[in-house]
Amino acid sequence: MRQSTLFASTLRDIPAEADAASHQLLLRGGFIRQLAAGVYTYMPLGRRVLRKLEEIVREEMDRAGAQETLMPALEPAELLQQSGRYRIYGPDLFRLKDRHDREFALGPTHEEVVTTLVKNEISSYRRLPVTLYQIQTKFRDERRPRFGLLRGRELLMKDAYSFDASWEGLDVSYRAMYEAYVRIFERCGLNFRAVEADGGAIGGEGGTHEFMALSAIGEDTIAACTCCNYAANLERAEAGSVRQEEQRVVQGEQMSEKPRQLEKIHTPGVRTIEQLTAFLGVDASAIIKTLIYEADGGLVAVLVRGDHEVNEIKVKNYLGASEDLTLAEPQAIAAAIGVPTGFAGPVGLTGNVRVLADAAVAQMETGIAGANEVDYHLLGVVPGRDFAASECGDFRNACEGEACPRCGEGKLQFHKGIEVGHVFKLGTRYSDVLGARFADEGGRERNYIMGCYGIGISRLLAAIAEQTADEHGIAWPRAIAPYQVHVIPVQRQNAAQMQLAEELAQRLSRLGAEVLLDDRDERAGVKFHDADLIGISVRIVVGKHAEEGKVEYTERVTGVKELLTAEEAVERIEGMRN
Ligand code: 9G3
Repeated sequence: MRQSTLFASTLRDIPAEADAASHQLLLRGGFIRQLAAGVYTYMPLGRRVLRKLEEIVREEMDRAGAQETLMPALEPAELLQQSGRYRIYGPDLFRLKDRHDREFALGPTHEEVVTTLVKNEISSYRRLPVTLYQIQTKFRDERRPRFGLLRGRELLMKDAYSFDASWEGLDVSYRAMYEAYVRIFERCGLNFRAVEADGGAIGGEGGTHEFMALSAIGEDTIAACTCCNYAANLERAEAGSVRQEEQRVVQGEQMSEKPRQLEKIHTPGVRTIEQLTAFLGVDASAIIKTLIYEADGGLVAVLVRGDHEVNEIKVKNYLGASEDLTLAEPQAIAAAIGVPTGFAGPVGLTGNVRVLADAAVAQMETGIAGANEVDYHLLGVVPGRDFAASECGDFRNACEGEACPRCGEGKLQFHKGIEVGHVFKLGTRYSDVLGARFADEGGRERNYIMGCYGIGISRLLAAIAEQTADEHGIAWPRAIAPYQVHVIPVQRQNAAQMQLAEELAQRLSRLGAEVLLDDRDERAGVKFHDADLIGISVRIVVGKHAEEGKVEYTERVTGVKELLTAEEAVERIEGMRN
C-alpha cells in the first residue's frame, strides 16, 4: 500500500475530546474518526486491525466447534418484553418504530433472538449441543460514552450462545468457550486475567467469568491473590474468610466474658465515620457503620465495620432484588426510623427495617454505633446481645492486602481492568421465559440449558492500543498490526533510496507480506513521527546506506536495530511471517 494514497491523515495535536491514551492515539494515527458521541468510523488503518481481530476470534470460535451466524440488529420489541428486559434496560435501549408503527429495538445483545431461532429449529436432544456465534454491531445508548471505542454506543461484539440438554453439557460448552477466549487473548498479545464475576441482570445462574485487560484506566477492579490463581471482580470477590467469621456469630449469648455496658454519649453534629473517629479518638474498625438502602420498595439497613465498604452487588444478590440498590433518601430514613442519616444504628431500630450484618461486624466483641437519636451514639454495642445479627453474610468489598479467601496464604492485590470478554452460564433463564424446549431421551419436554459468551471486539482493539501505547504512539502486536512491515525511504528526492525502497516493497508484497510504503514527499522527521503513530512494529528504513544496498531493519517493541542487505531484510521478514 502506498502511503501517499492511503485514506488516513495523522493529527499533529491531541484532539480535545480524547479522554484516554488509546482514544487520542487512535484518532491521531488515523484509525478512527468520531461521527457522534460514542459513534465512530473505522478508517482503512483501523478497519484492517479490526478485521484481524475478527479473524482471530472467528478462527478460535470455529476451532471450538461454534457455528457462525448473523442475526438481525432489528429486534421486535415484544421479544425483549417477553424476557422482561425491555423494562430493565430502559434508557440504554435504542428504540424505533417501523412504517406500520410497530416497535423495534436496535439489538444490544441477542439472547432472545437466538433462543427463538433455536426453539424453531431444534426440538430433540439428538440435535444438541449446539453453539452459535456472530460478529455483529450492537447498540447501547450509554449515558456517558467515553474513552473512545472503550465505551461506545455502537460496538462490534462477538456474541456466542450454547444450547445443551444438561448442566453437565453446559459445563463442557462453557469450558470450550473459556479456553477459546484464553487462546484469542493470547494471540492478540493482550495482558489479561480471567476473573470470577457477577452475573448481573443477565442472570448467570451457574457462575460467570470476565476476561480483564489490565489497564490503569479500566473501570473494573480485580482482586487477585499473590499466591494462588484466585482472581475475582471486586463486585464478587469474597471478603475475608467469611466461614470463620460466621462460626463466631452467636445469637443472644455473650460474645465476650466481659460484656461492655451499653453507654449513650452525646456527639453533637458528629455524623460521618471520620468525624466520629476524630471525636472519640478511635479507629474506624471499632465502629459499626449503618447504611440504609431502598431495595424493591423496602428499607434495608446494612451494617459494616467503619473501615469497610458495603458491596451493593453482594447485598442485591443476597436480597434477590430485581433493581440496583440505592441509598434511601434522608426523608425516607427519618420517616422510617425517626433519625437522619449519620445517627442510625442497629440497636432499637424500628420501622420494620431489615438488618443485614456483614460477618466482620458480627465478629466484633463490641462496637460504636449510631443511637438512633440525633447527636447521640452508643458505646459498648455487642452484636447478638444488643441487636440480633440474624442475617449475617459477606456484604462488604474485600480489602487490598487481606488474606486470600481461597488459599489463605496469599494476599489480595487490586488491579484495574477493562472487561473485554464475559462468559456466562445462563441455565434456563431464557429458554424458560421463551418456552424454548426439546424432548429428552424419555420424550419429556425440557428447557435448553444455555450459556452466553461475549467479546467486545471494538473495545478489545482499544484495550490493546491502551496496553501497547508509549509516548510515541501505539505499538501493535504483529498479529494485528494494520500492515506487517513499514518501508520508509528517507529522501523522496534520492533516486537510489526510492528505487531500493520500491524494489523491496515489491518483493515483499510478491511474497505475500502486507507492506506499507511511505512514498510521500515529506521530511524524514514527519515520516518517522507518522510511522510511530501508525505503530507497525517492523520497519525498514532506506537511507544513506542505500547506495551500498543496505537498509536499516528495526523492531519497535524489542528495539532491534540492524543494518542488513536487502536480501537479508527480505529473509528476516519472511522468517517472521512463518
Ligand atoms: C440491553 C442493553 C444493554 C445491555 C444488555 C441488554 C449488557 C445486556 C449483558 C450482556 C450479556 C451477554 C451476550 C454476549 C455476552 C454478554 N448491556 N448486557 O444484556 F438491552 Cl440496552 O450483553 N450477552
